[in-house]
Amino acid sequence: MFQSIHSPFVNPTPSQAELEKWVKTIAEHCQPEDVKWADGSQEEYDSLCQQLVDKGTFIKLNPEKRPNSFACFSDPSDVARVEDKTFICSRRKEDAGPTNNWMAPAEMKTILEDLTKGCMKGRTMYVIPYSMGPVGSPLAKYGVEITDSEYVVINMRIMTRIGSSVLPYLSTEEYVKCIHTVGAPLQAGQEDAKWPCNPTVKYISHFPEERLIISYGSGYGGNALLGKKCFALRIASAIGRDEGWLAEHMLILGIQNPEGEKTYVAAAFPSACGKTNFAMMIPPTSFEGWKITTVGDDIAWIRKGPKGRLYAINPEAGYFGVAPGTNYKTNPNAMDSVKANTIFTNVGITPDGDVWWEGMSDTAPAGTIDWHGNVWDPASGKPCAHPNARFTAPANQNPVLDENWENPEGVHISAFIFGGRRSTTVPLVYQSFNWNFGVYMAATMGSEMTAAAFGEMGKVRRDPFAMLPFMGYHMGDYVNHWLQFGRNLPNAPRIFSVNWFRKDENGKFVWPGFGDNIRVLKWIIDRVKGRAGAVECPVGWMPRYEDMNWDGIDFPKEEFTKIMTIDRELWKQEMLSHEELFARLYDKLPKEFFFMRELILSALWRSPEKWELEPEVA
Ligand code: O2Y
Ligand code: MN
Repeated sequence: MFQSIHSPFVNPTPSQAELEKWVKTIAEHCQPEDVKWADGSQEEYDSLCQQLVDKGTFIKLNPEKRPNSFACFSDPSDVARVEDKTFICSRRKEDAGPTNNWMAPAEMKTILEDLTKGCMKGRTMYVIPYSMGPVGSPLAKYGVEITDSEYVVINMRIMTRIGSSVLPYLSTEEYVKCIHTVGAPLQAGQEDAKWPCNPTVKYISHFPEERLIISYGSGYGGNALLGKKCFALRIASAIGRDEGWLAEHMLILGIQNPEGEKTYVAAAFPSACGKTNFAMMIPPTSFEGWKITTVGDDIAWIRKGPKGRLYAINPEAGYFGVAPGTNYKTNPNAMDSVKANTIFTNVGITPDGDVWWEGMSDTAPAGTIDWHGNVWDPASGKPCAHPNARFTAPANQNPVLDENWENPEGVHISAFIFGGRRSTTVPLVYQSFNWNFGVYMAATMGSEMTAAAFGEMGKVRRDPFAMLPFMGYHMGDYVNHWLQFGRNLPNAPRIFSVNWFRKDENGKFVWPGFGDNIRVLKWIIDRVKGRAGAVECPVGWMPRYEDMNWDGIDFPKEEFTKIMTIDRELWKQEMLSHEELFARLYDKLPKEFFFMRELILSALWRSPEKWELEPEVA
């Protein structure tokens, strides 16, 4: 039975008293040994890390290599988000829509009430007050996460702003109630698992009308750090619909040219398409004087602000980035961000107490321990680090962190960029004709599935706005919300599509990507400022070869043509394949979409078999 509730409120206001009451109710139901309110201090963080070291969950890394950093291995059953166990429990099924798993709130609560009775036995229950966005910002929102996992408290301290500074806002502002349990109660005398979780039963459930999240059975990432995907995207998207703003799966970056002109853009890519790399990109040396700075790498909250412009904040305070593939070539700034004060989950551990993962370097030092805790045999055919291994690092360790990243008013967004992983069909870059065409393009965005995502490898999955796994309500209502949002917006951002992943006839990527993506970004910025050329193609506006900057790279016009050509047959198929998504959203599909599809299809019928930027004259 829990011993005490160390409430931080001395003279609680009515809403703080209500919060205390809620905490007490949850404690009585979950029956932890103790209840602790997280204050967010360094001492608290250090002591929780030490507790996990003592328990064998955390391995302290060599302080000479990675100061104040720890590694841990999760249970093999608990390594990623669980889309099939993620539910939107709106009162009406049609409010969750066809792209979400739905369960009636009462039904889900019955299941969870049963599962969570005594679920925290033998554990401490932590109460984490937290802010998504700079504390006190008019764009910030607040939450309280109850959890029985020290790992969650530690990671939430990196990923959000937690503790005492948030408490005053819990009496004046609405907050999202979040309950998380690993779902592994301890019997008296039973030794705890190093990674407690429920290997067979998991529920990640959202109650948008109640602004409530209940997560059962997983201790990993997006399932357990409830500020991230659960609040900042699923619940926040529903709040945004009600309040007239947008919660998006978007990075935010600043781009400064040599003249000192600074522009901010927000970009949506499906999971595992390189958002963190793009947000921290280093321009090639030929782009002297250009600078990319990071506001956020995963989530953007966007509102209308002065002069009919859009302003965005990054609601997070850290990065929960994929480790495999990250190295000093692909993302030097991420590598520098994880030099210290970082938690690594499911990476390899080298004999000298550092970390290693696939792609960090060519070979792992002999004797490296893999994510199962065994000495790794490179010949085994199995990876050393789990493909979804992660680092949790504070944003303020990013060498290219934007000076406005915590600006409470947000940053002015000049362009939206949408991009999937497409080996054919979609050109390197094009601009949508207008806001509505941009919404159509984003809503029908597709991406080829990689091993990390659900489904058949290589098959195109429609992922509207890269929000498919993160929508808190009906996808059709969301698309309408975007259309409505763009009406009467005098200074609407321009909307662009990009595709870094187009392959040639030999299956080789044509575009070099990484730092060279700034060439695309420069064209986008120049279009926004009205100083770059473009030609009209059936789907939008495209740069000609001469509209892009090719300083310092040998990228011949023929290569450019390869990744810019609109193949009429492939595009017709592409447009027709939108039908599948349309059928799913049928009763909520905006009428404009039918007209836009007709317009694009008729432009395609009229276009040559291969629409090229400079077709040969017969
Ligand atoms: O696998 C998880 O639990 C994390 S998923 C994630 C983490 C950081 C940023 N983005 C994602 C994603 O799936 O989009
Ligand atoms: Mn993401």
